[in-house]
Amino acid sequence: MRISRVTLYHLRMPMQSAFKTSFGSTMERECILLEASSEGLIGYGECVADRDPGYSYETAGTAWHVLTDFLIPEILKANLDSALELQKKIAHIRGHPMAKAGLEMVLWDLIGKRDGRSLQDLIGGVGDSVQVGVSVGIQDDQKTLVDVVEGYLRNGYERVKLKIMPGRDVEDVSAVRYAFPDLMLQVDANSAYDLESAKALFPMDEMDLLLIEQPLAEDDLWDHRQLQKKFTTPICLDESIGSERHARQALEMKACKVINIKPGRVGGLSQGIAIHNLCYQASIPVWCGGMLETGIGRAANLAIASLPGFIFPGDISATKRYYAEDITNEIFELNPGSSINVPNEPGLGVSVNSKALEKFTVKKTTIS
Ligand code: OSB
Ligand code: MG
Repeated sequence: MRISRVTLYHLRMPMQSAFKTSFGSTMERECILLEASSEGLIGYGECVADRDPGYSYETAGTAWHVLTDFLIPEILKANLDSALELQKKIAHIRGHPMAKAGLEMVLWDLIGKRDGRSLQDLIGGVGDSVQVGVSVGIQDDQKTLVDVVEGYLRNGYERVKLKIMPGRDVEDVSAVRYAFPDLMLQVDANSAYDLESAKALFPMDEMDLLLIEQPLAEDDLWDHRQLQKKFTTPICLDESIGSERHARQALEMKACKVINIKPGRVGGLSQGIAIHNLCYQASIPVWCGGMLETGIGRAANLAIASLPGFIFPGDISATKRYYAEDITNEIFELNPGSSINVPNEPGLGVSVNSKALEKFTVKKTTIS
C-alpha cells in the first residue's frame, strides 16, 4: 500500500468525569488522530500520547513532532504491505512508541479495508466479544469510591481496577473489598512507590486481588522482582514493558507474573502481538490495558484482546464510561456478562463522525 497523504488531528475530548491517578487528574483527554489516504481508501489510527508526560515521556506534542518531521516523511509513498515492513522502515527512529503505534494502526486499517477483512481476522483473534472491566480513578474519599464502584457494578462491570497512590491505598481498597467481597478486584499504582514505601502495600496481599499493577518505577525490573518475592498476589507490569525484549527479561527475572499489553505503549499492534505470543508460549496471562481511547483506539484494543492469551478482562470499557460524545459513529456498549463486541467490519471496523471530529480538533496538519 502506498500512503500518499496523512492528516493529523490533535484532539481534546471532554471526559464524563475526572480521572485521577498517582500522576495527575484530568477532565479532558488529548490524543492524535491519524487519517491516511492510500489507493482510494482512507485509514485511521490513534496515537495515545496525552497532553502531559505523566504516564510516559511522550506527549501529544512530542508525537506531533516525531510524526510530522520523521515518521510520516519516512513512510510516505513507500510500498508497505505489513506492519513488520513499516516497523523495519522506522526502526532507526529511536523511542516514541506511541507515535509509531498510531502510524501502524493506520496501516492495519488500510490493509483490512483493502482486503475486506477485519483487524480481528487479520491478527487471528477469536470470538464475538471480549471480557472487560473498568478502571476507577482515585476519589475524594472512601464513601464516594464505594458509591462509584457500586454504580459501575450496576452498569454491569464484573471486574474493577482501583487506582492507588501513597496515602490512598490499603484503606481505599479494603473499603471496596469489604463492600463487595466477591468482586474481581485489582489495583494500579502507576509507579508511585519504591521498595521502601511499597511495604505499606503488604496488607493488600490478604485482599484477594487479581493483581497489583506497576507499583514501582518504569525502568526498574529488578526491584519489581524483589517485591514480587514478598507478594503472593501477582505483580503485573504496565509501564515497565516497552518491548518484547523487556517482556522476556521481566519473565526470566520473575519481575512479574502477569503483563498488561497496550499497543500504544509498546510501539504498535505488531509489538503487542509479539508480547502476547511470547507470554502465551510461557503460559503467562496477559490482558489489554487502556489509554482512555476514542472509538478508533478502542476498536483496535478489542481486536487484540480477542487473541487467546488475553486471559484477564481488559481495561476496555463502554464508550459512555469515558465520553458523552465520541469521534466514531459506532458506540461501544457493555453486554450482559461484562463483555464488549469485537468489531467485525473491514479494518478497524469503525467510521469517523466528521462533525464530532471537527468539534474536538484543536490543531490539524496534512503531510503529502
Ligand atoms: O495505567 O492503565 C493505566 C489510563 C490512562 C493512562 C494509564 C492508565 C489508564 C487507565 C485507564 O488505567 C484505562 C482505560 O480505561 O482506558
Ligand atoms: Mg496501568
